[in-house]
Amino acid sequence: MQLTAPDDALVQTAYETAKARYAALGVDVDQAMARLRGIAISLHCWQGDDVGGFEAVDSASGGGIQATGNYPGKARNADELRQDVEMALGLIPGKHRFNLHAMYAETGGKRVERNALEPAHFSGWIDWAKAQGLGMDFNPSCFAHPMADSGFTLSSYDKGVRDFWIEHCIASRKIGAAMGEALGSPCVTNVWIPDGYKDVPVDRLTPRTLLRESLDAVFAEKLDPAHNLDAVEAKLFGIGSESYVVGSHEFYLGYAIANNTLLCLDAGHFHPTETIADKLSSVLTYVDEVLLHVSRGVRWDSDHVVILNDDTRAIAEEIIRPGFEKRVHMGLDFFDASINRIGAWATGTRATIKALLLAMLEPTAALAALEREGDFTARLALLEELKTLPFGAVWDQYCLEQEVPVGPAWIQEVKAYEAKVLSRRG
Ligand code: RNT
Ligand code: ZN
Repeated sequence: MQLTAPDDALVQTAYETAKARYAALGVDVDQAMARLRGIAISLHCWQGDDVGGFEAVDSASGGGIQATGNYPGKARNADELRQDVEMALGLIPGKHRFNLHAMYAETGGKRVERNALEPAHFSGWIDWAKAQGLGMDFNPSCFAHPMADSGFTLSSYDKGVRDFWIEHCIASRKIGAAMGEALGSPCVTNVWIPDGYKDVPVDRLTPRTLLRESLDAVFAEKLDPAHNLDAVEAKLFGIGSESYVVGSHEFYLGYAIANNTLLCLDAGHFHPTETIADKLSSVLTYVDEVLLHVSRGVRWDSDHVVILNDDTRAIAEEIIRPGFEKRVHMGLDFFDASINRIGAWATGTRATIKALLLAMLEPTAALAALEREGDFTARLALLEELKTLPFGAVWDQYCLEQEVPVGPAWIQEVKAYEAKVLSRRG
């Protein structure tokens, strides 16, 4: 088997044929590709080192999230991580963003407490993002830290613990604003905390009251939305918080509506058969903007690499059909340490972009007209017929035009990088 790209001429011929097939259904393929070019996906830093971070302390991922696997070659410092991200970006069509966690600060070997972090500790990342033409997003890291060992952070009964994490979140918002200002594109700063109980709690209310108070303190200072946008991320359960999570969906949905923040929906944070696609039209009726963590849970919130499955496609459809792409910030959230990490980024991001393109190639207006007329036979039948249209030819052409590898050729590039760079890491 040869993992090489097909001839350009072959790609183009197939594309012309595909274009005609879509045109027959009233779909303008060139317009779809132009629309796709306008969508930036935020690549998460933490796939590159299994959510480890580069602080001068030993920090396992902890906090109810866990990367499994020990594939060799993970990034050991910020320079290696940046090099790996650049490699991954070269395999992904389009202009995207980069999503950083606070525990990836560059402190020059000095121990800087998380509540004392400043924009200066991220200047290396900001300069790099500017040079790469990337916008940035940010996250306070409220886990994998001695102050999170109790399993509680912003909702801890210990005021000292709460204050520490409030200070960290405030510091993170300022860092996010500095990123947004420097890069000329608002940074989404997303607060996720692990707080919860392994076993059945008696008092479900007080931690939520404390969390609300802490969040109010975190968000008290208004920041320019041109620089920073705040998001809050809910979760149903985690490892060690199976019975109760303080920041549940209802909690944060209410918080976001009442306080005008973004709501973050993570695909792995609900009941195993519950999908986030159907939530978009509901929550966007009440909140202005949403942050997505596109992920793939397998039986639980396992953060598997995103693939082009029905769930990912449904999310894309619910963004594209109503034209929500300016109100939905798309970020990725998966971490697989059992495969090549650059391969993981490329697979997950390419799959997400494929899902968006597929949604854009749908004759949505025609389908909606059938629906309104009550012609559910034609609606169902047409949706099925669309599945076997030559979508792959359009995707290949998009990759060709964006000057990234077509077809499986990128796998070869990852292997070459592994041999040349990753295998030399101790
Ligand atoms: C954890 C949340 C959170 C993290 C990242 C690292 O369950 O999904 O978004 O995965 O912040
Ligand atoms: Zn998430």
